[in-house]
Amino acid sequence: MLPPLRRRTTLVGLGTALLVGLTTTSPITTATAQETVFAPQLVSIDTPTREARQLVESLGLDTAGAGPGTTDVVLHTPADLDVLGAAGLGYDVRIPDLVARSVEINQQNAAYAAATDRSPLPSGRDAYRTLDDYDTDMAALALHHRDLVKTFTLPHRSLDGRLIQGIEIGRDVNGPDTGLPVFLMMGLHHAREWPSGEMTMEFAYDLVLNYGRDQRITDLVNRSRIVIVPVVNPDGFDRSITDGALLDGRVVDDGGTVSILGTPGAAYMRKNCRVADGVDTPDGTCRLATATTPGAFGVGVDLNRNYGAYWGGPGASDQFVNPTYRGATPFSEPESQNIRELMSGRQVTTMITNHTFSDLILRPGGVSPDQVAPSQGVPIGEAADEEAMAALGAAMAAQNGYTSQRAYELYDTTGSTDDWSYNTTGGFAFTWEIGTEFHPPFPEVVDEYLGAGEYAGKGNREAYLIALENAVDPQTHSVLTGRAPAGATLRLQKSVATPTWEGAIQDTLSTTMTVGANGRYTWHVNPSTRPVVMDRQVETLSGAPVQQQSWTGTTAPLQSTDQEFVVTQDADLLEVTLDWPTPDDFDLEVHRRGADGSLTPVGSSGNSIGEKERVLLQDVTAGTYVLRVVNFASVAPSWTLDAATYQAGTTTVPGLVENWTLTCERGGQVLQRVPVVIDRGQQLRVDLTACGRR
Ligand code: 0X9
Ligand code: ZN
Repeated sequence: MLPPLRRRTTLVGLGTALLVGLTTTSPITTATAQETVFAPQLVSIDTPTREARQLVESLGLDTAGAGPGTTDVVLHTPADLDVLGAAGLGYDVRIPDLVARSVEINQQNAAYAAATDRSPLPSGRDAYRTLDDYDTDMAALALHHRDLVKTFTLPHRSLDGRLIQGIEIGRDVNGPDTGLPVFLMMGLHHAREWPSGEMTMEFAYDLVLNYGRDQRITDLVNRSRIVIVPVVNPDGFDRSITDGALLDGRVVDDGGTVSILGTPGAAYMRKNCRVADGVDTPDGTCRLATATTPGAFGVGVDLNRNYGAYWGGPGASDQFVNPTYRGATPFSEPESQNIRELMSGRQVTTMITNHTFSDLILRPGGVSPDQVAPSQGVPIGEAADEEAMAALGAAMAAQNGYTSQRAYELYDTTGSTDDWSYNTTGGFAFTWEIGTEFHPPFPEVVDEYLGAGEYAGKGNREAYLIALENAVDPQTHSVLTGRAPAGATLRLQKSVATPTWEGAIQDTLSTTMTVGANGRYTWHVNPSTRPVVMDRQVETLSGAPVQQQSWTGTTAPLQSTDQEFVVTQDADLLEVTLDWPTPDDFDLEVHRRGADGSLTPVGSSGNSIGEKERVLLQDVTAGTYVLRVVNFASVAPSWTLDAATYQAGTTTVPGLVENWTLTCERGGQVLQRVPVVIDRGQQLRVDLTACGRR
């Protein structure tokens, strides 16, 4: 449970907080800490509108999750608090002292572990795994289930020099690839999100231990290959869990002064261990690098902004010292490049990348559909498979009570794992935001996995099984079948341009399978045309406004001026813009006037200094609207205000049809090559008989 919400805090002035009041069992903790230390805190900011969400994004704070109408951020330094204060947004303090909270969590974890012999989790574990525990567990699963589990090492070492491990689960897993659909699950892109790795490992244990015992799991494992990478970012995770475990509330007496051991260290680190772009710092130096910046905040690339699709666009930062730093180039980081190569070499029909927190199941797209990437010139539009992914998202969310939504409904992101994966490979992709805290007391991990309360017996476990069922369902992908020489290698290839925000990168997808002894093959693959190039439905506005009005006026600093705009007929969109000559700050509010004359706020725009203001409202009903111009800090009091209503329509932007190149190889020689166009849900027969002739 989270501590009770503090009373609403308003704006600036809190400065620093004393690190006192740490709960600990030691008798000397009544002593006041000698030094004044800022306690990192988790706050929940009011973001009722997209503008407000974008404003929070633009502040460069450490975004941590979101709920309906709120965005959570970690404040690492007094400067962060000042930035939030200056933005003028209301917020609640959810966890006033993350260090004290870590101490409390560690105490609860120790008590749970002491009282628990075997937890109800598939592995029976009663505490968070360390990095070593993950590797040991994966090796043990492979050792004890030789035909069912194999370990593999990802192609690139982490920046700090670590090997990154995964496991593959499937019947006869050491045999050749026989064309089964692949389900991929990942955890720990973000260092501090420990349960994301736990869920991933527990699902692996669940499948392995129940194989041959539980009919449903046995069938699913027989019909697929399951690829598990629990720790995508081992350097960051190791820093986070190592420092997190140190926060035990001990008191250090160093000869006269007593201070509480309460440096957050890297416990709330998010990114990887990149210290300087393009420079591979010596292995093993991550610890030093992360120690130089509060909360390890200033080090690293956000791996969930470093993937290729729309890289460099909104919702990611180009500033190194920013929590959502996107990296120097798409896939500049070995950790994201690993996942790119893994997915480019397999036919992953469904994937889940686990994160914490916010109780969300997110699906593509990452940016709102009306945005236009310069590389595209047309609005991004909704994902081509929105209907099917929404249905699967809802089916999963019904098991754990999470909210299923499109990722951009949380906030815009570019360069995320799901957007690249879906747009480039065509496999369904989901980002899960598990639970209500980055790394809560371990019993909550148990409850999230197995389900608790009304979700008891369901939980994430059941939702993951539903995702795996989707991965093996031919309706959700494509199937190639036919005759081919026994033992021949079939290869499916495509070299394509993946759009970044402003340009493109080249992706090569290349997968193989081996034809069985009966001379027939069945290959579960993704559709040949990538979602990113398909026909797209875009919402367009009727060229001319239905209604339009302009005003000019003057408003002195710290004053406001109201203008009335009467909307005479319901409209799909109301756009209000405010412009003024100087690069400083006006704000704009839109209110609706009720029958009794009262005003209800319906939209506002409080952009940063220098940006002009714009409010967009969808589905507006006829009535009187009050447009309020607020001179927040502008020296030039004159402005121009425009309001217009529009009707919307849907237009189809025509796309492309892409093909796979299917080749048949024997003895290392390509004997047949066939272009293949195949849609989702389609089964296509391609006999590769020429491949049998010499
Ligand atoms: O911001 C993120 O990377 C994710 N939240 S977290 O708190 N785990 O950092 C959300 C990403 C949402 N966007 C996409 N999945 N595309
Ligand atoms: Zn995350």
